[in-house]
Amino acid sequence: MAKAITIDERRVRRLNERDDGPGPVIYWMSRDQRVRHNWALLYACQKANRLGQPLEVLFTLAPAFLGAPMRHYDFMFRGLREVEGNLRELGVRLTVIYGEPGETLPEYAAKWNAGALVADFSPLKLVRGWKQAVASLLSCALYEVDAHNIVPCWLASPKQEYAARTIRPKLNALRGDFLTDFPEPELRYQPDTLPPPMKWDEMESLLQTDRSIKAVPGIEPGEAAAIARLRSFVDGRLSRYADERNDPNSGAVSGLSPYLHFGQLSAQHAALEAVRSSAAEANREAFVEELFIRRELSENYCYYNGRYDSFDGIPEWAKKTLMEHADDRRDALYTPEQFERAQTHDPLWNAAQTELLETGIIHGYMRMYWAKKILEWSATPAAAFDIALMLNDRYALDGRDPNGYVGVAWSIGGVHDRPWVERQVFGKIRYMNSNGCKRKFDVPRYIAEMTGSSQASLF
Ligand code: FO1
Repeated sequence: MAKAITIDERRVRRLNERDDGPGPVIYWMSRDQRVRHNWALLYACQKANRLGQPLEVLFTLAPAFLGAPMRHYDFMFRGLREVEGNLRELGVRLTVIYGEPGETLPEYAAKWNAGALVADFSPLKLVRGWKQAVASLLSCALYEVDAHNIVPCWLASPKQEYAARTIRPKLNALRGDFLTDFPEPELRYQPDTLPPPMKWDEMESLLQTDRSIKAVPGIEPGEAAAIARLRSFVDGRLSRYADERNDPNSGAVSGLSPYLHFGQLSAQHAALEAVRSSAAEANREAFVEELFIRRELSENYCYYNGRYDSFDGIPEWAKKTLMEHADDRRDALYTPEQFERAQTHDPLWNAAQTELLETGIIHGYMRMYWAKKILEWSATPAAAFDIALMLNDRYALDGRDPNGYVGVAWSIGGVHDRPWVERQVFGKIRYMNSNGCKRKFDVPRYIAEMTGSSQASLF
């Protein structure tokens, strides 16, 4: 018998006051779309074993998740097909139901007389709304498990943090308790037979999504590809990470963000692999700083600031300084369509936008330059904020994620940053320009890589 599953109870919280009942346990999978290294699945296994009940997994397919185009649903569906296969090996069925979870889930749980329902954690308003709707309508207990963060978001801090320097000591104080290995899922009461697999093509045809934004070629979705990508990063590029992570030509970045966004990879597992690698301490800690401190700071921002997706959510000092400069003359002004089509006067900015359009990933350092130039060349700061978010969510495979919301809010709204020397348009928001990029990396090479040599020569 495999050793019993032990889970730190601080990772779990109840979302209603009902008790467990005599029926199957359902893991309502949403954020963490993977079988391995998944605390929500592990908790649901533990609950099922303790209740003497079978476990099943449910995914509620929203018709249009925050406007996600086909590029994202394609990545997600291919990952879910793999999850279905991995669950079948545990004797667990995956059911996908279509429609708004607030309506479909209570009905499904009642129909199958669910004994308990376990959800994973997301700080996003839409998903929190789903859970609030479901919690009161369910006739069984509803639990929420933070399977996305190393330190549970609600435990790390009771409030919105100002910057990495304020949350870092709180996260590090709990790192020893939570940056741990995972037990393996094991189940004792599964049925002998499973229903046939889901009809995925039918599901995909139901989607009301923008099919013109197609899947990104060359990136393989799913748990196995995520682990392979992590392995190649830790064995290779991690050893150059500290020095080269801000150089978009170096390829030193992990490229893990789409897998982390869809939960096809556990950040905790990735951090453990990095910490245990043979790379130099500076590289290991630089990666953990991004993956643990910065990422969980973003979760904190979205969890405690309901206006994380709007200009209104930024700090008062930033709003004030930007509004004082709202009437400054802009050197250039572009419409959302001109930005979307990479039609500005700046070859470097166009290269970053082209990278986003074609690869669905924009390099972390370039995303800052890219967003700050949208601020500089938009009619108002609020318009810039919305344009940057719209483009990021439409094209970035890790769009609609706390990291993306905070990336834009940091670049344009000074979130988690501080006031700098005041200047035109930016006010006291940190300024970046192409000279700064030229000091960091080979700009003509990046432009040539992204847009062909055409525009590189202009630089
Ligand atoms: N989560 C769901 O539970 N159901 C969906 O249909 C769904 C679609 C979806 C599309 C694009 C995307 O970027 C995320 C999507 N997610 C969906 C949510 C995702 O897995 C995370 O839970 C959220 O991004 C919250 O962080």
